[in-house]
Amino acid sequence: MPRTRSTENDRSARLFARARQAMPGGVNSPVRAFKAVGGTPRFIRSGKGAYVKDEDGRRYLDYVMSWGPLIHGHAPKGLLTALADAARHGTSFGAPTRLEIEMAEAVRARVPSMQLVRFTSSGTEAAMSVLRVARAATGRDAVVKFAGCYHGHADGFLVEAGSGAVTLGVPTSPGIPQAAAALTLTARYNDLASVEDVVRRARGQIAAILVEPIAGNMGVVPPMPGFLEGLRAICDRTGALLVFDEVISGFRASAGGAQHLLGVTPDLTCLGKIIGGGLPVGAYGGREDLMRMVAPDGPVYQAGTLSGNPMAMTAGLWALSRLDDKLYAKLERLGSMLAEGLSDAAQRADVAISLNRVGSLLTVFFTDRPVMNYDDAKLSDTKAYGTFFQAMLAQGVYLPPSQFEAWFLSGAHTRGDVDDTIRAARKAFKAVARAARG
Ligand code: KE4
Repeated sequence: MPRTRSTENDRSARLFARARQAMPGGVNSPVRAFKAVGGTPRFIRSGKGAYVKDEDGRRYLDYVMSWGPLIHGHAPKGLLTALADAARHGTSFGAPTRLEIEMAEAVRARVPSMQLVRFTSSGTEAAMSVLRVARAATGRDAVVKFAGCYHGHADGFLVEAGSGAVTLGVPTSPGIPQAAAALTLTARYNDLASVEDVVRRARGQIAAILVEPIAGNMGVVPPMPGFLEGLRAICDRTGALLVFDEVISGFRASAGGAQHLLGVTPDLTCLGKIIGGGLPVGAYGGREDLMRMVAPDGPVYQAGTLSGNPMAMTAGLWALSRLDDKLYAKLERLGSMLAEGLSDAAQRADVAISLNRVGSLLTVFFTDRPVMNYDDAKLSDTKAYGTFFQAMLAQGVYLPPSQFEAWFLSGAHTRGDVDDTIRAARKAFKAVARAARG
């Protein structure tokens, strides 16, 4: 693993100063600004396989992978060729294309609960649209979400939200109308009693229970046995719809997402990230009787200039067509190796961590107790995470710049990359231990 030179007064620092003159925080998504881990964000010039290069040509082994979309790694040759071919025919028409049919059929084949599919340009759009369908179908307004889960930045979701919202300490954002926030009821992840309590108090008003079936935005928190099944039963009993936000877990946890892996079928699902192969794509879908309510079949309006555009569909089709058992077996093998090595490295440095992993998704929490919900996650030592992050970055390993995010492996990562990561982690955990001693 190449040691990297000091990162101050370099091109990224100069670019960051310039970026802040033109954009809020100098970024187009808050978590990228390194506010939670300190230092200057690396301005990335290129990516290839499991690696990215910053503007100074420094190479990093990447565990952000664009926050999940790049399950096949950066810039796979076949994808670039497919996109170049597609671009020659034009980039967007605002008219139906054959590619959208093929993509909808590819999604349905892998996620059978999505009997009808609508494409959007982001996960946020997919999540907000799917809730509009749930509210229209039930005639109810309230939605249950879970503290620490993140479903994008639509008004109703930024109530005790995870991801960048909790990273920046604003889990409930200003600017959200009280009326919108009041319709979002929060329960505790992995705690069915808390859901029963919310449902009892809001009897008959709940349109949907919206959940990340594998939580990724408070850091990775897997569902405890029976949790998702319990949500399914509560929905069946109360007439609320069960909505899985599989923007992270879709095609990540398995080729059929978390619902296939865990054997619980939602009424509606939203997708993102992997489905776009690195281009902007979100999707929502589910039971035909529900999705036929979406315009122009039905009265529920939702639209998008670039929804289903041929470039994004080309990238999505390329990515989905290469999801196979061999890939998931490799991701599981590397994920398990990485988790084992990180735990061993932390133990050798006498640093208390709690590590959660599902396949190629993992989070190292700097806490000595299990993390099964948002309250547990918030007990993590985010200062220690910042020390760890910087020590890994200095050794050429690029981790999510937040304690409350997931590490993502890809098919481009190798056993050698995992070995290098573990070697770097041994030094990084020692840096955490030294900092703790003061
Ligand atoms: P986008 O609008 O960012 O495409 O998707 C929103 C979204 C919805 N649902 C889940 C479960 C998600 O994880 C996300 C977005 N994830 C974050 C990372 N945890 C995106 C990174 C960022 O905000 O910059």
